[in-house]
Amino acid sequence: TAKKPLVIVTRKLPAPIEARMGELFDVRLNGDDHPFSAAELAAAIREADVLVPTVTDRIDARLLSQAGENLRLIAQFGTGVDNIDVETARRRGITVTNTPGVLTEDTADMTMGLLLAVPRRLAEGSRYLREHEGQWPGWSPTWMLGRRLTGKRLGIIGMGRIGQAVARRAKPFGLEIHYHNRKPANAVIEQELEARFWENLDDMLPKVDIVSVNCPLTPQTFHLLDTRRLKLLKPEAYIVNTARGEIIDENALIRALEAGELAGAGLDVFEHEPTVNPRLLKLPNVVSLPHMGSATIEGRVEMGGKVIVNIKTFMDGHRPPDRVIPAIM
Ligand code: 8YV
Repeated sequence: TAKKPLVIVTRKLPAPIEARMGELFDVRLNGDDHPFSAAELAAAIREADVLVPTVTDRIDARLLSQAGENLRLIAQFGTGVDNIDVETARRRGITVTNTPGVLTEDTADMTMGLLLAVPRRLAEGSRYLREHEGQWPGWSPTWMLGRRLTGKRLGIIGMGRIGQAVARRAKPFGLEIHYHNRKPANAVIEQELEARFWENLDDMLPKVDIVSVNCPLTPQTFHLLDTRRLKLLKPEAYIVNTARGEIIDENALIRALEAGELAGAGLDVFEHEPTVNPRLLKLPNVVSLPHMGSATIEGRVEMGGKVIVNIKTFMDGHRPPDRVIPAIM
């Protein structure tokens, strides 16, 4: 029988996934789940036939220049591939795959969670009870008032799988769906959701009450919401981000929130993860989560399943189902 490929996995994965990988491949696992150092990543890229990184492993041109002859596939455990220089990988003959589809619904659920939590002050209320144990004087007609969702306008940036799943959930909450995307979504989706397409983001921003960021991070979307665009939003507007922190200029966002130029934000992602700007954590109208958007047991197992299928298909000499093609990113 042929020699099994050496598959190096940079993080600990769900047990059934690691077990199955062990049967199929000569797999090197990350037992204690420590994030790989730059040196460990460089060593892995020199040795592996297949590398299984996650979004926090930076696989740039410099690292790729150290890749061994045998490295043929980077099978990312994750959907966003902004951490990988896919074009350089392609030029070096390395295929890149990801895990789309299986975390769409979970990420959309988390987006809805933030969409409800921020205007209705869920985290603030919960924090209040915790910090005032036994001291709550009772509710009052004018206390802890938030903003109603029904009748408001949601502006989705990025109408891909996750953006559409957010729209499908938001509609029955009485939100009017607006979106900005490189191109209009197909007619069926527009009709089903009664969604309005805005070709120019600058035109949409002043019109919406809540912005949900659901696009990938690319050179084109880096700091898409910068100082100028944040100023286009109404002061009563909220921002929810379950995509990538770098899509928003975080300093500009903090400044706007501190100045009362925005009503609040729900953030699952940050510009300099895992560092979270302490000023954000001080703002009562910000709900911050530690990158939990796709963190479900089911989702993680399905992501692992996709990684395995991608590796196996590739090793069998076929085109893996989730190949990332640089040009269409
Ligand atoms: C995970 C993500 O944290 O898939 C993505 O793009 O951001 C998250 O779901 C990631 O997949 C782990 O690599």
